[in-house]
Amino acid sequence: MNKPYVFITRKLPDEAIKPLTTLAEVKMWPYEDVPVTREVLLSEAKKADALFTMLSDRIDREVMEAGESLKVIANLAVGFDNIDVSFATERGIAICNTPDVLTDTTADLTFALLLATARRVVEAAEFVKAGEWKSWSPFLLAGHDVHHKTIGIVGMGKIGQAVAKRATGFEMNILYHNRSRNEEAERKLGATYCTFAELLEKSDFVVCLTPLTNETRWLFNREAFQMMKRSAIFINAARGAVVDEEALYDALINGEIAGAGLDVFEKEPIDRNHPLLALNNVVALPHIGSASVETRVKMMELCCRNIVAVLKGEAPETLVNQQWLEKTRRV
Ligand code: 8YV
Repeated sequence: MNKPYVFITRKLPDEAIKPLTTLAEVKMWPYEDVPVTREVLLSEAKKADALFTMLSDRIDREVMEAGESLKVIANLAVGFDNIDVSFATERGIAICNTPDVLTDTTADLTFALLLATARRVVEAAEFVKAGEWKSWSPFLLAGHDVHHKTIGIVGMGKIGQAVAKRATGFEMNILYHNRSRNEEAERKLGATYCTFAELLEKSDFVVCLTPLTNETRWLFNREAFQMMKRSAIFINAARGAVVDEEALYDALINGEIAGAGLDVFEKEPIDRNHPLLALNNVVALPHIGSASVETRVKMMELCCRNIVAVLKGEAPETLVNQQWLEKTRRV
């Protein structure tokens, strides 16, 4: 019998995908830093039993219709807004993501971004390297305190909770807004549930960690920024499209908020001439929330295990579309 065929849309280390190569014929797009072309994605999907995809790949109807023998798509991310999940469920394709393994790493980066923005770490480091440090002055690159301030977390999922946990170390007052109350976060972390409006009005740091859905697209609009304190710092480590970037830019230049730390953008990679990048009170990162070597390897290994499970007729560890399991009756 022929081995199943797996296509991986980026070049990944051979070691990390070893579990796949014993079971399947594996082909990888040859570049680590260039996204797979649409043409190649479609022609590979035609032959594939499994696709191992990245957040930058648009996995829509066309791809899935091309993939007549496609059984599983494993996305190297906890988010799956790049995939038409309901169509996958209709077609009987399992969609898998990488939750849990990236929670702490993403929370670390979110907190690093918050600290960097509040304490002007990037500006200060550039200042020293540019040879501009000529003398001491009392307010030289003075930022704002983080400890004992109020953090408002929008999206109290696993990453939100991990950020809240870090905030307790800084003795912060923790507010959160979520689709539903998170009693564990309230009990264990002392977090207080607020409406979205209340959170915006009361927080010194507004931290966006909500997934991108039809409901959260442009959740942070002009009105939302106007409700924040003028001293507030906005942090986004979720998805760029949760924010109206033009409204954010206006809020920053009009002094409606004090700064922003952004790991994600509506269009990635962001254009170097994007107006947000010209602002001193913006810290911009290239979507590196989960990018530690240890975590990226764990994410890759989890994707491999999920693909192997489905190809063997077993249930994957981290399935997005639970209906797939019911449909295929694999338990
Ligand atoms: C991506 C992320 O995996 O997991 C997510 O949803 O946003 C990241 O961890 C990563 O940046 C690849 O694009």
